[in-house]
Amino acid sequence: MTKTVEKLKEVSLPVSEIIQDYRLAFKSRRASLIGRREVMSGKAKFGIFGDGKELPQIAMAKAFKPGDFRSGYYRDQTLMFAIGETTLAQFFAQLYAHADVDAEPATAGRAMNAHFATRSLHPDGTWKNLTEIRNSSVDLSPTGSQMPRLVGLGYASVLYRELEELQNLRQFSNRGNEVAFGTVGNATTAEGMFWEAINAIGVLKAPVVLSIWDDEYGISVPNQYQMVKADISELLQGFKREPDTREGFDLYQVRGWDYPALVETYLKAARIAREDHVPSIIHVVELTQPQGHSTSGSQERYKSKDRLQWEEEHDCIRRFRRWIVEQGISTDEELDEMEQADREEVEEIRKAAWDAYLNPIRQERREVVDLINSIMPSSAKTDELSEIKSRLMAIQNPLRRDILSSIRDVLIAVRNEDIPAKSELIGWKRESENINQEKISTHLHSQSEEAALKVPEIKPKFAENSPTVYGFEVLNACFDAAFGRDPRVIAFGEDVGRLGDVNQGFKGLQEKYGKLRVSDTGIRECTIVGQAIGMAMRGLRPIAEIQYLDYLLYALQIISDDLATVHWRSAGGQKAPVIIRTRGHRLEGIWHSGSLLAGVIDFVRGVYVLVPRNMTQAAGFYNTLLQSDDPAIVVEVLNGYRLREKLPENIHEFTVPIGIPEVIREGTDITLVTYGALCRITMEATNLLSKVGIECEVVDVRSLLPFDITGVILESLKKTNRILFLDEDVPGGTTAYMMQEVLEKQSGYYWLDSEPRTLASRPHRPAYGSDGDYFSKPNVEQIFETVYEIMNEVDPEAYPIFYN
Ligand SMILES: Cc1ncc(C[n+]2csc(CCOP(=O)(O)OP(=O)(O)O)c2C)c(N)n1
Repeated sequence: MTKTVEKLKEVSLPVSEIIQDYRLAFKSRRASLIGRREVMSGKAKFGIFGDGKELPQIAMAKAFKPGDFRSGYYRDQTLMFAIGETTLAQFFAQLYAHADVDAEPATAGRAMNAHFATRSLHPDGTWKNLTEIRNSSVDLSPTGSQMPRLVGLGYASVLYRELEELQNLRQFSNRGNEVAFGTVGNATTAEGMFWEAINAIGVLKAPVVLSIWDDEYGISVPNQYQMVKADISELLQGFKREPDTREGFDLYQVRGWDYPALVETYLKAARIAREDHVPSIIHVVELTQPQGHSTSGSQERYKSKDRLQWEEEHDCIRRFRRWIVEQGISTDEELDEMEQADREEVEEIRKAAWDAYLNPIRQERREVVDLINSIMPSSAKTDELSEIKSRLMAIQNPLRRDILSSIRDVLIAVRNEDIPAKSELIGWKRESENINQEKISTHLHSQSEEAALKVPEIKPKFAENSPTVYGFEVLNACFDAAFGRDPRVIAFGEDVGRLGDVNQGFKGLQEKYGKLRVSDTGIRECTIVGQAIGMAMRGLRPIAEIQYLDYLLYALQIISDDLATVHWRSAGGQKAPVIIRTRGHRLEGIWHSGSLLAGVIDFVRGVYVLVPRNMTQAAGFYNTLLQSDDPAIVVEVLNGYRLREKLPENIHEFTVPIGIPEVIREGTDITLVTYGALCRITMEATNLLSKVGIECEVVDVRSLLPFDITGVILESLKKTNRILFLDEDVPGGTTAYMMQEVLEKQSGYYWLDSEPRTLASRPHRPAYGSDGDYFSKPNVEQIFETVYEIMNEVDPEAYPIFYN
């Protein structure tokens, strides 16, 4: 079998490799067919498969080298098999939601099937050598969400090639020779972030090879409703690179069943991307979807008979087989024989994966039945217990929840009986709940030695002659030290480079550290964050700037769906320690004064949210975060850059701990809990309150996620027995969150002598002008009156109302 096929221009493939490719495509198709059957028979909940897309993925795999990265979606099973990073057994384990990282290393059963990932991290959370892995960033379901991080996965190669100071980070890159392979469905090109990402990749000249799998539909909706002229290739023409330039993309269109053309195209596109850092887009047309979109619907409802007929004729595996026979590479008889063997092999693997998934659950069921048996002799409820047992045993494919609800039924039945054997059942239940919670819920945050919560606190040091400088200069000094200390720190965003950001936190740093360390980006919040995610996944330490908190909304979806879940959904297999720097709370008008934090904290669990009250606090947070591998958002105070602060002597190393509030004024009558810009206004109000005999304790929360992990607020409440939560968010927003944290989680309700209160902004956005601000957000007078009212209720004689 050393014969080669010369039809391929760039490369001649040995016949054995072609046969191997055929067999892999065939096995992948079998996996799809069997997968669907498993869902239909109730063994798996949902199935989405890569049938019809096998051949281009086999071609792509030939160009995919160790160190390269994939950012793709749920159609890519054949690629994952072909690059050797997912086995058929793992594919089925994921279909069955096998919650075990050894059986299902992509997501440990957390993501639905066909959500692929490789493990970038050792079990202790430290990086593996990524240049030895054919890497796949962990998939996600929202269409198009693989695009933003593709920007950063590709751009990291530019940085690793161009920046001298990164050259010894050989664990992450071999001089930037890595290609980022993206895949996306045709219909998803209608998403905004597709275009934003393409534009950013082109501007950054990132070595990306993006494949568009075009089967002409997005579920049931054909291309004519997805894109102008129903042709993405035509729309992309403006991105096309002119010969001998480096501006733009190389564009290819290739038929999804044409093996030689596919192989040639992928090898060429990847070679150019790797060597010259010129990106390309490969529009793969004439693809099919033999089983329809997913297991939730049937394509006969929306595809015509003609279309279905066409799809059958153009099926890539069928065509590949015909080509192999025509080329004299193999015969129908030989291929039939191989197919038979491969069919059996896939089924055997499937069965082993099913047994591996189900047997431990069956074993647990047996244990519980034994425990019920040991209760029965001492119980008067034997009939009831027998029935519970038989019901549990009758379930063909039991789930753990079936076992736990049977235990609950047993415990209810025997609740009034004094049976010693009950305690064993209760013990079993508790242990099972713990084990399973662990299977499902670990790794929301880093569990490594670099976890943000483990960074030791180093207090700022001030000398008598420490200079008093503007807030932005504090940040300047902090970032200067960070860039000098760690070559992996890269900052970027709108106006970050030349201008040093609109508030000058990076002033002068581009000149000092160069255009790649501190750079300008286009106005593209979603892909600024995506860029950071991709870079962080490749070992860099991005500080991505979102100019104003109000515009974080543009990026919130990707922070929520991707960044916040990377570590959790990969069950600790991947991390993206991104720092998002932004500014908010109070300046002018509807879109530059926002404090939309309830929305943020709701959506980004998995990312820390820090709200420093001044720039020294912010600098301390940056110093903490840059030592940690947790992602975080830091919201600086918009009107703080021109306020003066003392510059700590140890600006380069002092840290502010995450999750620990600070008491910024001591008092005995009431605790005021706030953060950010409102700290200053609250302090002003407390000075007035002091004049009328009310001493407030003010707690600056500093960190919304995580929230007061040591109970600082509770300690204050124990002293004052009264509490007011105040901020600039909407009513029922972050104040409600803080209240729940303190009253419910910390059991603060127990210490209350007065009704707990909140004070927030008006429910609308802040109006323009100083009076607009005054009447939109909590002001000194309002804070004064709210606190005074609480004290009036306590002691009307001491605190009579004098202002109404
Ligand atoms: C943001 C978002 N909107 C809608 C969906 C539901 N959805 C899942 S797949 C899909 C169609 C995608 O079509 P296409 O991009 O052509 O990829 P294909 O599935 O055909 O490979 C839709 C609408 C989703 N997952 N995410």
